[in-house]
Amino acid sequence: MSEVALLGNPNTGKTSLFNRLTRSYETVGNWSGVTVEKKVGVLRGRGGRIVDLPGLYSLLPLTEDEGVAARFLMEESPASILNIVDASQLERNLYLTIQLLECGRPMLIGLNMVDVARSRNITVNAALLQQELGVPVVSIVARKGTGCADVLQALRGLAQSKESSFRIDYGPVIESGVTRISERLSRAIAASSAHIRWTALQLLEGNEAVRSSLSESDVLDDLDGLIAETSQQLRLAGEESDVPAYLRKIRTERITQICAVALDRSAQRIHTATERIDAVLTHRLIGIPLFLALMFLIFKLTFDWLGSLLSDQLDGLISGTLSGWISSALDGLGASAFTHALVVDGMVGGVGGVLVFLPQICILFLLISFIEDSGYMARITLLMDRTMEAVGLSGKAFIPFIIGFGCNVPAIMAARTMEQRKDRLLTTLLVPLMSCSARLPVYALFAGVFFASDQALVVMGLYLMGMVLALALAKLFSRTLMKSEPSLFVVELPPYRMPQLLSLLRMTWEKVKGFLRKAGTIILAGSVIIWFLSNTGSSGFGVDMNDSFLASIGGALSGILVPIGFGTWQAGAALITGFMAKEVVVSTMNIIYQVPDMAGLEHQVAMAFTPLQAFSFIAFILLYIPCLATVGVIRKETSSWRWTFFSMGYSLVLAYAVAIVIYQGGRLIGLT
Ligand SMILES: Nc1nc2c(ncn2[C@@H]2O[C@H](COP(=O)(O)OP(=O)(O)OP(=O)(O)O)[C@@H](O)[C@H]2O)c(=O)[nH]1
Ligand SMILES: [Mg+2]
Repeated sequence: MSEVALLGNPNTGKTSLFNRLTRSYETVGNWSGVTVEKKVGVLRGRGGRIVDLPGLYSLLPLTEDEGVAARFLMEESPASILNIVDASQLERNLYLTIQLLECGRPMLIGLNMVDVARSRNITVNAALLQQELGVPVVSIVARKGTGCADVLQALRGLAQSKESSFRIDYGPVIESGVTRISERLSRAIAASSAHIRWTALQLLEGNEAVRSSLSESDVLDDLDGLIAETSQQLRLAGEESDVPAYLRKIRTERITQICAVALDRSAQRIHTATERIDAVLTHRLIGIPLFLALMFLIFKLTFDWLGSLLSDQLDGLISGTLSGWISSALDGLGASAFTHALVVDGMVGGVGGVLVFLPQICILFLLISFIEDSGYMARITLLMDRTMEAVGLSGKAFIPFIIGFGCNVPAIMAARTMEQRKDRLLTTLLVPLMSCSARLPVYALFAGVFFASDQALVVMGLYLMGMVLALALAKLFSRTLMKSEPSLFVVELPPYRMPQLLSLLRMTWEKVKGFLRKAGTIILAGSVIIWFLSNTGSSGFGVDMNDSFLASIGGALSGILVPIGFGTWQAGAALITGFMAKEVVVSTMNIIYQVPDMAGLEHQVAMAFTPLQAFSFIAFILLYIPCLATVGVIRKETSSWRWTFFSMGYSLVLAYAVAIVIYQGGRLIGLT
């Protein structure tokens, strides 16, 4: 099947178009670096496959995610290219377009964001652009779906079409160098003449990815000689810049010519709305307080105003109606007492106990999606840059941190967008300190019982604690464990966009779906295991829970938990099982305390903990160990067991230290 590669600058709407063309729902967001992995989809109407890729500014990859796109182009040789170009930033987007054209594949240009361009009085003449570039250009508004049918239509004939006639003349010195390099190359690799010319140009420009793709043949030595020769001749010809800079200069000149023909910016309006909003939101003094206020508002909505209200209703539905219905259905089927207990106490108790917090999770996800899609995300990194820089991190690390509030797994993958290995590693190690939504049920339960009047404040305190500790540890780790590399910080500030309700709801649903899937798999499995362990002991099934295996497992831990305030086997067991997924902490408590509903659980929890112990417990849950899925992705992204174990180890030590300070410190000043 023919394969189309979606390539273009970051944040130009590639994924938006991909979703339209394939009926997928991959994440889109208004900042650069949303997509960090390749995603394959099937074109609507039997058209072959299309691959969505991370954005890139040029074919010389700077970051891990750009590398994914550049390598895909070189190694997997897609049959054709769909290049997305942002019409409101044509000049800058064309730089990549030119390199893609030189690559000599059949190519289609999707001229996206024409609505944005129009609103700013920027006119791009698609027909003239098509003439200049020699490949078809289709105007689209990917977000609304306008023009997507034309893209599908144009893609159909594309793979068979001849390659573009586009060609830049780089002047006699470079051209003769390219000819000689091409001759040598064509003896070593089999490729079309356009592709050979492109390879020669990329080598002259110093593209490491192209170089390493040739490392297996023995041409590199010869080529290096030719490259050095060309560079010397360019100098002799009186050119001041080196070869890569010279190539860039020629390309930029060509872009200027193209734009003189196809682009009209004479009536352009500068983006005043965005600038006016930014004057406030990214203000040096009030920017950060505004961000904190927004966070507080989010927690107020999630916990105090809406979430708990809805979650009480849902609890009534699950533990009352649904549970009763399942119970009588089981009775009707003549199920044994064993099955009855397994289903009602184990499964419904364990999974239902977590599901009641669905409303809080939905609201939080909706609000995070709003931040992602509005353009505010990039501003937060700008605001935090100085603080981040001070602790040895790149400002860009704040994006993974915020994504981490939803789930740590995609957050760690988002670290790929950072240029320096040190920044990526530090971010990967610290993201687990960001309080993800899986920890939310635990907070909601405990804050509801012990800190009912200031839930939002307590929960926000926990989130901030995670962030402050992450910054402190960044300082510590970057001083002690890592070679110092100066961080690069280049952030694109996209224009603000009013998120569309439908796409917000869809983004939220995608995240909620992940949570529901988890409830149906790992939380369900965990609940069944916990139920068995809590009912089985050395003398067999049906023992008193205090003699169960679960009690022995949890009890083994309780000794070391005494100094931090919760030295019970129940707490120990909840912590161990919570490693599977943090929600399982709540499932475990539901099963252990054998409660009929949330009110029952709240009562039991109120008996088992004092407020000080409860706070120590939730702080411990926030910090203690990344969940199984997060550990998996840390291993994958760092390719190192050492760093993976380090991240588990340091978080355990940190959690213990913080909990001791809270509990013992609290007791010293007379709290209970
Ligand atoms: N106004 C307008 N907005 C668009 C259009 N296409 C996409 N967007 C918005 O632009 C932002 C970026 O869209 P994405 O599809 O995530 O862009 P991308 O190219 O995949 O970005 P990366 O994965 O970061 O490279 C989102 O906020 C979209 O809603 C369009 O045609 N018009
Ligand atoms: Mg994308």
